[in-house]
Amino acid sequence: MKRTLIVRIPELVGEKVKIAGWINVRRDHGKLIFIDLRDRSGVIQIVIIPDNEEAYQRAREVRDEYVIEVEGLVKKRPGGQSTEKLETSSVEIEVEKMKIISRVEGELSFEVSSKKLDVNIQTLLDNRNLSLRNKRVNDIFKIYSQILKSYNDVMRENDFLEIKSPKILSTASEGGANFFKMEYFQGEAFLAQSPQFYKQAGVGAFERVFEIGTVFRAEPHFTTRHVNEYTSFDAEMGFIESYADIMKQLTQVMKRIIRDIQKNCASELAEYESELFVPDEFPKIKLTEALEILKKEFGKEMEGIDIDPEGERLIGEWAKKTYNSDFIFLTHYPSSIRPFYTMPSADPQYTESFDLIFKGVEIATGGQRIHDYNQLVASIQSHGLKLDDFKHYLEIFKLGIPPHGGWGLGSERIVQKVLGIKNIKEVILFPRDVKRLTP
Ligand code: AMO
Repeated sequence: MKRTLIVRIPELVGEKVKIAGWINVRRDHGKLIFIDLRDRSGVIQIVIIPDNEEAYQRAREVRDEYVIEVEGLVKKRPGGQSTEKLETSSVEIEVEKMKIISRVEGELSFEVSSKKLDVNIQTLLDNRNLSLRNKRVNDIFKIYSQILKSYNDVMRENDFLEIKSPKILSTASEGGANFFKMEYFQGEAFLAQSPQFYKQAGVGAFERVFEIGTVFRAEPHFTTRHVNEYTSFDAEMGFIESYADIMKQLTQVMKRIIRDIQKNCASELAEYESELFVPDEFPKIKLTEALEILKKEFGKEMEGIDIDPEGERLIGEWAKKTYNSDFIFLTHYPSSIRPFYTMPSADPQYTESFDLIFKGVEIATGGQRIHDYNQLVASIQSHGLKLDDFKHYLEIFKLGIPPHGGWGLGSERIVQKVLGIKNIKEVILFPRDVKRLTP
């Protein structure tokens, strides 16, 4: 007999079926044994009666997370026995045969079937192979999978070519100090902080490119929104008129991602009580205006010329209150805090760049790039960098390159904010931080 997925069982009343999966929970009621069995499609109650001696002996042996295979009859459910409401609760399976496929060694650190795991983040991540099996945790990755697909779909529909760029580099692409240096045969190399140089090269060859790729940041701090390895959604497009074209394209992308998860992941969103406010156009203000708003509306004075995480949170609140929007663009960041490749504005103190804030957290950075060779050389020098380190990058701009720009979008931060999850590490399968290289 072929295995049937649990989700299909309610249509098969009166038929014999074979199902297989993990034991969510076993309940013994008098002489009867009830098991909630889980596969990738759902959970169903199965019943084992003592008359069926062989199956009954096996059922008495099994514990949570054992993998079993059963054959039995699908029956309308008398109701009442299950502690939890299951989607398949109209039916149950009366077991005729049971096979134990895989056992659990030792004790489990927590009960996987709990509706909400009541464990701290350390335990959650130390026991990742187990915590990922919890329905609520599992849901996060269903949403993430949809986001990966939506980004890919919407970029292709807009004529962007998907690329994969190298992650072992000769130079740190974003500058700063947060890069990992590694031994590379006789010399040294850097792990890519972003695909910046290669997506710009992509414009020269293909006009429009996008990448979904792993990037590495040597962030020495523990925050709720930084990890040392993350998946960046990048894009770069040629023949733009200004950075506004980039914001327009990114707005379309975000609207599409949110629409797709609302359409295809409604039950997961409901589980997290996610509420999303997505206007047709996202509000846009200059960073300097944002700093003014922080002062006027919240009595918050920023020390420097940049906004801090608390400031972003408050601007997020302000955007919600003022525009009923979870999104807001902050534009024209000062040149001194933007990388050397960023296009300066008419007033060269500022840049043609932006951050996108979603529910009070920066999820993307983008803007127009310098495409003139001589201007780029001057910018590298004025940022105190060595021309020699950028020899190969500079080649791109000797070969004819149109005005262009793009963005880097932190994919994990999208999921984190959509579901209102406190720590970014909870939305990453096996996260990496300063102290965590395992599991
Ligand atoms: P930036 O360095 O701002 O820009 O990064 C872009 C986006 O990546 C996400 N992000 C992170 N997510 C998790 N952990 C981290 N440590 C982390 N660091 C950054 C954020 C951020 O907005 N090359 C430019 C982009 C461009 O201009 O195209 C860049 O990398 O969501």
